[in-house]
Amino acid sequence: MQTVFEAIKKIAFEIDDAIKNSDLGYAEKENASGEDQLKIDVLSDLIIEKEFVTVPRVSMLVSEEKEGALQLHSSGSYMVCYDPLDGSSLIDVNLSVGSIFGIYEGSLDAQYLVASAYVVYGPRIELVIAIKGSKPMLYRAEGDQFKVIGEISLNEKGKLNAPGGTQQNWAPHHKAFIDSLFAEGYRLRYSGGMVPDLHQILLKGGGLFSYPGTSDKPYGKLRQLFEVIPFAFMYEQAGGQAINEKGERLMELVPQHHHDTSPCFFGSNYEIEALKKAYGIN
Ligand code: P6P
Repeated sequence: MQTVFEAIKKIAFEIDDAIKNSDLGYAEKENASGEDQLKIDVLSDLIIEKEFVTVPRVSMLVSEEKEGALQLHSSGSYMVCYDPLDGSSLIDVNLSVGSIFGIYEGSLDAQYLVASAYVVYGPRIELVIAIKGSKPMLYRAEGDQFKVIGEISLNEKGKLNAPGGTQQNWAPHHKAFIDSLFAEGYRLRYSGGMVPDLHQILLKGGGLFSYPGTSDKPYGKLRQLFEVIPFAFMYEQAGGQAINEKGERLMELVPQHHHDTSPCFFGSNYEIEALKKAYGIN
């Protein structure tokens, strides 16, 4: 697995350089979810593909930017599902963005995820890696190396509230719940970039990130294989919870298609238990 993480570290520096120095215009095509692709999306995807081609342990790649899977090394045991540059449309307003990686072994069901990682391209490059049974570990780029900063743990209760989705399309019970957190004094922290928004809650001790099913997106917006499940793993390993609108663990998801989405709630225990109550989940 270490060779996979070493590849992700190289990818982080290459994509950070691309963000700072390449063309941010639109490519002439859409990704598999029907979203307009930026040239930087396509370039980031290529950077990742080229790096993992050099890792014999990687048998297959599934990218947000491509419809199908890419077979690599038949002798490999790890299937890597990734979002090469999540929130890339935020680059042109100079906000932080990220790359997300889910490392699966044997099957693409959530229970077969063995590790996850994400990179935040912000004022600094930061990398978080979680493996089964350990707390997520934070690394920070210093020069051309990543320095270990330390483990990440969520408090039982946090202070931050990151409510995703278009508010006018929220269900009434979701809106009442989100408003109740603000009435308790939670601080609004939402940039529209999943990676920095979830990273901030992890590093600031906790709170809630929610992207519910909405009237325009009843199955949510965030993709199971390379967004929802990797972060669900992170939040559970950090001592929090990650559930869907039925109160089911997102780590029990069984994606039917590579680009399936799911309503998702990630947070500290207090906030997730409060959400279950507001959603009538016992
Ligand atoms: P909304 C970015 O496009 C993204 O996929 C995630 O990074 C982010 O959490 C979400 O969409 C934001 O969606 O509908 O709240 O703008």
